[in-house]
Formats: sequence, structure tokens, C-alpha cells
Amino acid sequence: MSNDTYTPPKIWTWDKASGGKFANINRPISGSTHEQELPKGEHKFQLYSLATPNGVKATIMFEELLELGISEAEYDAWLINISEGDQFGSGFVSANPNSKIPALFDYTSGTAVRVFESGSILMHLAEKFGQFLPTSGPPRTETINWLMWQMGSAPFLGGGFGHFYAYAPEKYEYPINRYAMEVKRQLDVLDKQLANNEFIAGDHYSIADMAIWPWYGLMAQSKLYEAGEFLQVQEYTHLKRWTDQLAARPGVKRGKLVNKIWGDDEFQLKERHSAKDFEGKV
Ligand SMILES: N[C@@H](CCC(=O)N[C@@H](CS)C(=O)NCC(=O)O)C(=O)O
Repeated sequence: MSNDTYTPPKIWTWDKASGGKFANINRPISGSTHEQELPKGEHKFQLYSLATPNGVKATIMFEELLELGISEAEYDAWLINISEGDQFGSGFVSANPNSKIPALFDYTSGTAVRVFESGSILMHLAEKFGQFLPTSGPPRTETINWLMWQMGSAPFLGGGFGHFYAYAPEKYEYPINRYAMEVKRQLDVLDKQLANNEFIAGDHYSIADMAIWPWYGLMAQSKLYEAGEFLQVQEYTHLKRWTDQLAARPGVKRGKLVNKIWGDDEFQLKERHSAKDFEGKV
């Protein structure tokens, strides 16, 4: 390895000029930086998000519930532009003290219940509507196993591999090597699971699929960090079969557009307030 080494000082200090994509929004302090109220629409569910892999888990879930004809799952999805610091506005921080999208307010009980962390949002909605999470027994446990697998694994894909391969100001062999190895191992875990199961947790489509697809499906389609060739993602044929199967679902097609503000115009949807917003898009 040829990269320069770094000797940490005795005490870490905040170097504001550390560089790299998103460096301008990273701070070692939590909490709000400015007053900014959240908008509120007419539906019982108010989602504040952006169409990143973590964000689309929630919008896929809402669209899948609506696809089943559950009109009580109607929702307003408002844009939180994380590159402009919206996640540090006072209103958003009251929805999620961790300042990360997605965050939800559920008004179905009359008072505002905040729900943050995408896995918590998926479980909350699954339990509220009795869908996409078996209610008992081994199928429920297996679904939660994989949901939690996603929560623990994706930070190595995004914050580890993606950060050092795509976003860091310079490329360093050690972290790229370490995280490429881990991501390939994770892809192999999924590939083996999907060799014997139609869906992630068995024969039922579930919130585990909705959590894993936006990260690992995108990676299998070579749409994440332009790393498809580097990681040879085409080797994972069972993962690819499942990825394509989910990509064809109307709920997934709509969910991945919500709060999207990049790419082709026809695939962008800044806010979502009703089914009409998708007209001419999917
Ligand atoms: N574990 C969280 C992760 C959420 C997350 O990392 N969100 C990112 C976008 S993908 C974010 O809001 N980043 C803004 C920031 O770090 O300031 C979840 O699953 O909800």
C-alpha cells in the first residue's frame, strides 16, 4: 500500500476543511442550526424525506400499502434536501433528533407520533396495517432478522465502501479494500439466501425486501457509486433475479420516485400528495 499515513493527535479537533462530498453538512454537534417549521398536508401521515436508499424504503412501503387498496395509508411526502441542511431545521430535529431522513409524523391517533429510523417506520406501518410482516412465529422472526441485518449491514456499504470509493477527497487503498471485501461478502450472503427463497425472508414479500432492495438491489443493478464492474456484481445471479422481480412492482416503481430531485425530469417527483402526482411518470 502506498498511501500516506496519519498519526492521530492526542485530542481530535474539528477540521472544517476536511473535504469530500457532504463535508459541508457534517458536524460533530447534534441539534438544530436554524428555525424551520415543517410543512403539513391533509393526510394522517406526514413524511419528510429524500429519495436516497434510506428514504425510498418508506415511500415504497406507503406505495405498496396503497397498491393493496388501503386508502388509510395516504400520505404527504415533503422534501428534506440534506445537501442544503434541511435536516438541521428545528422542525425536522423535533421529528428526528438524529437529523437523518426519513422521518414521519403519524397523526392517526389524534396526536402527533414521531417515527424515525427507516426500520422503525417500516415496522410501525406494517403493524398498523397488518401487512408485510407476519404477526407471529418463525416467519415474523425471520423477517425481523433480515430487517435488522439491513440496518446493521448497509452502513458498511454506504458509509464505508461508498464513502471511500466515491466520496472521499482522495482514494486510499486500505479502506477501499476493506469495505469492498465486506460488501462482496454481504452480496454473497444475499445471493445464497435468494438462491433458495423467492423473497428475502422466505416465500412472503415483506418489509425486509423493502429495506434491502434500495441498497443491494441498486448495487446489483450497478446504479450505486458506479461500482458495478469493480465489485463484479453480475456474479450474484440470484440477487439479480430478485432485484428485477421487485423492480417490476408498481409500488416499488412509484416509491423510488418520491422526493427525487435528480436524474431525468420524468423520473423526478419533488413532493407527493396524491396518486395524481405520478401521472406521466410511471
Ligand atoms: N439508519 C438510518 C440512516 C438514515 C440516513 O443515513 N439518512 C441519510 C440519507 S441516506 C441522511 O439523512 N443524511 C443526512 C446527514 O447525515 O446529515 C435509517 O435507516 O433511517
